[in-house]
Amino acid sequence: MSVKLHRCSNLWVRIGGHPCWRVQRELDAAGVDYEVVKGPVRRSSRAALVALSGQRLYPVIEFEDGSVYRDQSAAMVERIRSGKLLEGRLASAAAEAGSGEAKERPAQS
Ligand SMILES: N[C@@H](CCC(=O)N[C@@H](CS)C(=O)NCC(=O)O)C(=O)O
Repeated sequence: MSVKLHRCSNLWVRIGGHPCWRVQRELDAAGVDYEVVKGPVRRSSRAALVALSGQRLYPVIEFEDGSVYRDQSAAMVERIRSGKLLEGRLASAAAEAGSGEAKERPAQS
């Protein structure tokens, strides 16, 4: 299952305190399949982000079912690290596919 990482366009900033980078780095470390969607730098140009997530800050994770996840980046890192990012979504994806196999599978295994 793939997700979209909506993030700022400062892709070159790779320092620990940078919210978008720390979340992207954690997705990499967890082996989560994701696509980067770069957003505009200026807050005033973030209508699409507001429509998607109801707020103006990055990063935001969009799941395949269209739902979104946004929290403080430190909390996002923790959720990814704990393997719970996709929790609930593997089971529903399996149910849709008619197999049910993923229900007992830990997220991101
Ligand atoms: N405390 C927030 C900060 C999020 C944040 O500042 N994100 C940056 C992008 S890395 C942003 O959207 N900055 C632009 C702005 O503040 O308008 C977090 O850790 O998630």
